[in-house]
Amino acid sequence: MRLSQSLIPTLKEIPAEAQIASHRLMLRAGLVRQMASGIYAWLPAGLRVLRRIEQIVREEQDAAGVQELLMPTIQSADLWRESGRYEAYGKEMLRITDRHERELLFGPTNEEMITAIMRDAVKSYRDLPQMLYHIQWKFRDEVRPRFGVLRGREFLMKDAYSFDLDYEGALIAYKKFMLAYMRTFQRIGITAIPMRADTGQIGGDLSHEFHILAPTGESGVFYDAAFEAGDAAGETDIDAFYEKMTTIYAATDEKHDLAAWGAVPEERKREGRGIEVGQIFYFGKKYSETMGFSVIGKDGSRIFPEMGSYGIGVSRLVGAIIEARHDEAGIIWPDAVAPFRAAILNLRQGDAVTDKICDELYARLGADALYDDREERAGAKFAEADLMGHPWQIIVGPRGAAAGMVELKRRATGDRTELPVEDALAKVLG
Ligand code: 5CA
Repeated sequence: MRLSQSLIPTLKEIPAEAQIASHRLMLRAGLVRQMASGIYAWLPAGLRVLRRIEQIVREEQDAAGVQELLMPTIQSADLWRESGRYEAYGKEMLRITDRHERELLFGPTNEEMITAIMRDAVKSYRDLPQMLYHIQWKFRDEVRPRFGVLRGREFLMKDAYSFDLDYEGALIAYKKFMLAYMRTFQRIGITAIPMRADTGQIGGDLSHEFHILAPTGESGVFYDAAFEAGDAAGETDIDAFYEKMTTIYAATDEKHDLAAWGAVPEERKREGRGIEVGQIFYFGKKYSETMGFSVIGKDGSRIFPEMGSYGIGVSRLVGAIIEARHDEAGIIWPDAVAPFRAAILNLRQGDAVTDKICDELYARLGADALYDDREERAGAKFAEADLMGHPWQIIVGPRGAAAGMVELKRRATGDRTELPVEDALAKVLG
C-alpha cells in the first residue's frame, strides 16, 4: 500500500480516553476507531492484523480436525429458553424484538445453537465424535467496556464445540484443543500459559484459561517458570503434552492453591498479571440433556453426548499482543501478524534515484509492504514507522541510494545495517 493513498489516520497526541498502552497505540497507529461504547470499526491496517490472527487460528483448528461452519450473530430467544440460559444470562445479553414481536438476541456464545444443529442432523453413535468451529462476532453488554478491544461489547471470537459418546472421548477432544491453542499462540509469536479456571456462565467442571503475561492484565497469575521456555507445542505425544501442561503449576488468583504453590521451588515461582486470550471448557451433558439431543447407541440405547466448548478472543488478541510487545516509540509486531512485513521509507520523495529504488522495492514486496511515499521529513517517517511497528523498515536515502545501498532496520532490536538492495530484500522476504 502507498501511505499517501491509505486511510491510516495516525495520531501524534495521546488520546485522553485510553488508559492502557495497547488502547492508546491502537488509536494512535490508526488501527481502530470507537463507534459507540465498546464497539469498534477496524480500519484497513487494523483489519489486516485481525485477519492474520484469524487465519492462523483457522489453520490450527483445521489441522486439529475441527470443521469450520458459520452460524448467525442473531439467535432466537426460544433456543436459549430450552437450556434455561435465556433468563440466567441476565443483563449482559442484548435482547432484540423484531417487527412481529418475536424475541431475538445478539449471540454472546453458541452452545445452544450448535446443539440444536447437531440434534437435527445427528442420530446415531456412528456420527460421533465431531468437532466444529466458527469465527463470528459476539455481543456482550459488559457493565464496564474498557481497555479498547480487550474488553469490548462487540468482539470477534473463534468458538468451537466438541461432541463425544463418552467421557474418555471428550477428554481426548479437550486435550486436542489445548494442543491446538498452544500451537496457535506459538505461531502468532507470543507466550500463553494454560491455567486452571472457573467455568462461570458456560458451566461444567473442567476449564483452562490461556493467559498472555502483561502488567496491565485483569487477572493476577501465579506460575512455574518452566512455562517460560515456550516450547510446549513441540511435544508430539498428546497425553504427555497434557500431563505436562496440567502438572506444572499455573493458576489465576481465583484458583490459586497455596499448598500446591508451596511445592514449587522458590527460584521458579513467578507472580504477575495476565490477559485471558482463550478459554476451554468440558461440561459433559449439560446442554445435550437439557436440550434433548441424544443419539442411538450400538446396543440401541439413548446416549446424550458429552460436550465441550473452546474459545479464542480473536479481536482481544490484537490488543493483548500489543500489551505484551511495545516500547516507548510504539508497537513491535511479531512477524506473523504484522499488518505489513516492511515499510519502505523514501527519505527524499521526488528524487529520481531514491524514487527508482523505492518503486523497485515496492514492486517486489507487493501487498506486504507499506510504502511511505509522502513528502514528509525523515524524522516524521521514522517516528510513524516505529509507531506502526512494522517488523522491518527499509530506509532509502539519497547518499546510499546513489551507491545502490539501503538501510535495513529491525524494529524489535533497533539494529540498523547498510546493505545492497537485493540483500535487504532477501532478509525481509526470508
Ligand atoms: N463458549 C465459550 C467458549 S467457545 C465462551 O464463550 N468462552 S469465553 O466466555 O471464555 O470467551 C472466549 C474468549 O473470548 C475469552 O477467552 C476472551 O479472550 C474473549 N472475550 C470474552 N469476552 C470478551 C470481551 N468482552 N471483549 C473481547 N474479548 C472477549
